[in-house]
Amino acid sequence: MPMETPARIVSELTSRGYNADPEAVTLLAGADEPGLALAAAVERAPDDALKLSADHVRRVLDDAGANANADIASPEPPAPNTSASTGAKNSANRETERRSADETKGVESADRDASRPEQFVRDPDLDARSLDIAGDVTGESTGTGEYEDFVSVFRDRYKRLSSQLRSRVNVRPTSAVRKMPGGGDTAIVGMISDIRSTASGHWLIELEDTSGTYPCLVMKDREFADVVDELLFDEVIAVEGTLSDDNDDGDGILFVDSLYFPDVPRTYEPSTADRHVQAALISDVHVGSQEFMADAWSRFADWLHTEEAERVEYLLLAGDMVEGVGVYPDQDEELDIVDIYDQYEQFSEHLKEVPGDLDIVMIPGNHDAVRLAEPQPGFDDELRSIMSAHDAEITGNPSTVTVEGVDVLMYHGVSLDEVIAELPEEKASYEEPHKAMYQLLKKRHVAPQFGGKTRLAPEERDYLVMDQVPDVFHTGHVHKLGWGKYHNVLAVNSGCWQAQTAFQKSVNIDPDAGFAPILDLDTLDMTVRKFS
Ligand code: D5M
Ligand code: FE
Ligand code: ZN
Repeated sequence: MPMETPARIVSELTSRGYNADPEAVTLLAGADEPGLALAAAVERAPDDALKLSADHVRRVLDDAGANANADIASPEPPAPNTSASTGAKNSANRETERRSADETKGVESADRDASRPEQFVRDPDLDARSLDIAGDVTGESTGTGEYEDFVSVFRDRYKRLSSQLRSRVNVRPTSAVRKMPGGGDTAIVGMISDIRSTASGHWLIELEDTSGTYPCLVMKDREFADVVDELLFDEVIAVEGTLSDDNDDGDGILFVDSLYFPDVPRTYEPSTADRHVQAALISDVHVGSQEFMADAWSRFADWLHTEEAERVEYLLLAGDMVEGVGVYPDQDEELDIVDIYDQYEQFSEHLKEVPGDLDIVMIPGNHDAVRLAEPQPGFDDELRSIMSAHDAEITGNPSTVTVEGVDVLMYHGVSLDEVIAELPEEKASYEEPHKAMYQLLKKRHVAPQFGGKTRLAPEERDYLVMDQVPDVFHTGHVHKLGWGKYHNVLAVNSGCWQAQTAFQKSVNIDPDAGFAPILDLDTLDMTVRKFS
């Protein structure tokens, strides 16, 4: 085994079932015979060790120097992470300081977290697991950036969302509606191309289908008039109503009596897992930012090794693994790691802290090093090789991940900013991000409005349409924790691992940092654990 690089040592330790302590890895890499040193360190590790501590490696190396055959006294089990941040600016330093401080505490340390069962060894039923991915653009992107591709993606959106509505409403094409006599009843399904209020306070909605557009009027005194507040440009809806008397002279309108969204049926029955098993739904780790909360992350990772977390067998990460570079103006002033690859290397080190037996799925977000326009493909080969720890499954944003029968739609969530900006506070807000998610479920599209905060990639197919109703909808991005059920679908926005940034402070965003929502896949109940 060539053992010259720390990465190889980490991968060898991982393959032997150990989490890699960065300091222990550095010591092994610096040994005269790294391969032999690693073999000795592993052989002499206690049976219940989860991680080879730096002290353990030091003893193995010292002993090899003094007397290669001497027995080593039983080394201590891995140290818990209970110390607070040292306040150091550099997270890599902070990490090292934290670890070495812990390691010198020894087994009997007074402030050891008494609740952590040191001897616990996870023993998951790997055969019972199943994980499938659908709706991933990775490797399938056809867009060339030409105008025609934008036409295709909207045509596909219209086709798929209108077919969901056609089964419920008996619609006619707008070209046929134009030729109908005035006064009759009809229905239209179209994409919203314009919404404006009239001089008398009514609402004029322009609906576009493949044969043209047609103006539809919602009178302000209709009981459903406040639904107009929920409408976004480019979403697909159906309306039913009565044509104006002058319809056949060419400038008629439809007086709307009912308005339909593709929506989730009220009676939707989500699927559940056949056994008691859990998934941690997280996002927005932002490694590389000065505000990344390394201590909270380590507490979370340590907790995953405990008996209490024995049933957590899946870890779903909905984007913003790293802070990235050049994402927002002045972002560089708050970077702890300035090189994007170094950020992913460091993220990978943090990922190694979680148990190696977890099944992990990761999608990118707007801070990650993939194209910004959605759908975003999964990471390229270079980044995949940096993040190869624990064999995480890497897929596009969005993707549907079916975990033991439960369809989890993972989407980073950039469109939530748009929905929150456009809709009234009670329908979507940063304080209740799950309500903004309900709107996306209702529209059966993860990013309905084009041209604002959300960038769309021109593709032949609209990957952002929800053909199937998910059982769980998991997003992040807005850095606020919130969850709830919409027509029995669980919507979870998962908070973040980054403390408040200068920008967030300036606009009064108070992030929910250091929380891990834990989902019971057999009941779809949620509990939230706090690690900050
Ligand atoms: O963004 C986290 C949240 O904060 C999300 O709601 C966008 C908002 N945000 C953060 N920084 C900025 C800047 N500089 N401009 C506009 N909006 C911002 P995330 O992208 O996940 O860090
Ligand atoms: Fe984020
Ligand atoms: Zn984001």
